[in-house]
Amino acid sequence: MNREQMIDKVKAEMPERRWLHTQGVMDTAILLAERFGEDPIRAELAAILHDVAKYWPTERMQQVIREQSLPAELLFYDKELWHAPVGSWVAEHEYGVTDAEVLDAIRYHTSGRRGMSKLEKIVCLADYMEPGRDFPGVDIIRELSEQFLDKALLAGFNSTITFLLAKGKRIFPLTVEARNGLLE
Ligand code: DGI
Ligand code: FE
Ligand code: FE
Repeated sequence: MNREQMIDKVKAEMPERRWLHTQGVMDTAILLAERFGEDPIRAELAAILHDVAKYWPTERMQQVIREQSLPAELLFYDKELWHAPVGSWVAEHEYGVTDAEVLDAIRYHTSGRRGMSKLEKIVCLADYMEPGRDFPGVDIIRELSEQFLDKALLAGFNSTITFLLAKGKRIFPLTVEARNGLLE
């Protein structure tokens, strides 16, 4: 599948506003890749597909998690986390992506994890700061990203964790580990 075919298929999986977000993540991921010395083509590929499963019905995501032996622990945490590992599975099996690092960048774009690769960090950070994003602290993240990949991403995880605490929600352990890892 070439880039254009992939884009058409992804677009058909989501409402217009989510496609606009995806385009923002694509542009931002390319920019960050160029800035921090990563491959912009692979960064864009991961960005195109990162939210491919975002609008899948809960049951369908649950089914993939169970049947494809994705971490069952996910099912005890917020459903918002599920589209990332499910999206990675979709990228591999429905879009023919074979690059394991691109698949990991999709898989960990929401939760993060300890010891993220540069590509994973770039996709995760691009998702936080694409031009359409507007949440308290996003401007600080954008400012930090001018120079510091890790500090900008840390600010992103801090904002998510703060948000989850305020809502009284559980925090997925990989997010805590991702944050701790960035502080080390
Ligand atoms: O898919 P997007 O909306 O573009 O962004 P995302 O993939 O980063 O999803 C973020 C949502 O996931 C955000 O609203 C917070 C929610 N979430 C719920 N539990 C957790 C979590 N995010 C992280 N990182 N860790 C959690 O434990
Ligand atoms: Fe996402
Ligand atoms: Fe996203």
